[in-house]
Amino acid sequence: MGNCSTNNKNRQIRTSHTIHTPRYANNVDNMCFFKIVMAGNSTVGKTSFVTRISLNEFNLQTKSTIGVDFHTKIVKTQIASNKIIESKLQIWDTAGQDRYRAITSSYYRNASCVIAMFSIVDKSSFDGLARWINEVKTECPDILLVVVGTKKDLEHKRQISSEVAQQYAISCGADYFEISALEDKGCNELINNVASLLIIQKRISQRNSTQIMLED
Ligand SMILES: Nc1nc2c(ncn2[C@@H]2O[C@H](COP(=O)(O)OP(=O)(O)O)[C@@H](O)[C@H]2O)c(=O)[nH]1
Ligand SMILES: [Mg+2]
Repeated sequence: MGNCSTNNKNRQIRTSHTIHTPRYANNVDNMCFFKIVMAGNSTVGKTSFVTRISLNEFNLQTKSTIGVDFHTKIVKTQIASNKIIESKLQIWDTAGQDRYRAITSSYYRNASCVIAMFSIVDKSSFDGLARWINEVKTECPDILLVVVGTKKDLEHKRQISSEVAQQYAISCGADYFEISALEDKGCNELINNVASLLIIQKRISQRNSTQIMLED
């Protein structure tokens, strides 16, 4: 499926049209909307992260299926001294399908970013990343990919060093972050960084499409 691709010239031209439309319903200037999807083996802490950033809660006994498809988080990003962009992030959790590897293409459809998680205390979850990332590269080749090591509070049980994880992320063209949903460390930084990266990506693609219009 190619819905995640931003390469389509016609689509870019249509997008660029909205640049000149003040306070449009899907305003590209002051309000952005992005779909973000979670990926990674079962029990790495995807649901705990989503719960932490959306409800500021943590539960040691999270259930594998929560029956909720997505949570919404509003993030404000300052892009100049007098300009703040508000992003509405729709964050999709696997709702238990990660256990059976039953993620369908519709899960990735129209996503702007994939957050691929592993647990720093579980080497098999790190090895499992390759499979998730291959799936992402097939479904959405141009998507923003971020690799995240979870459960940073369990440093004494660490199996994967930050350096190894960082190198792997770089080899996938991704940024690398570490978080602890339990201690609420790095979670907001992660989501704020993702919002900033998505805004930058969007503004570059808008600038390119404006250029295409001018050149046409
Ligand atoms: N120590 C620690 N445990 C965590 C952390 N995040 C999640 N967990 C635990 O890991 C288990 C699986 O978490 P969950 O969010 O359900 O993983 P998911 O299957 O990837 O959604 C649960 O028992 C959580 O309480 C964390 O930051 N630190
Ligand atoms: Mg879960």
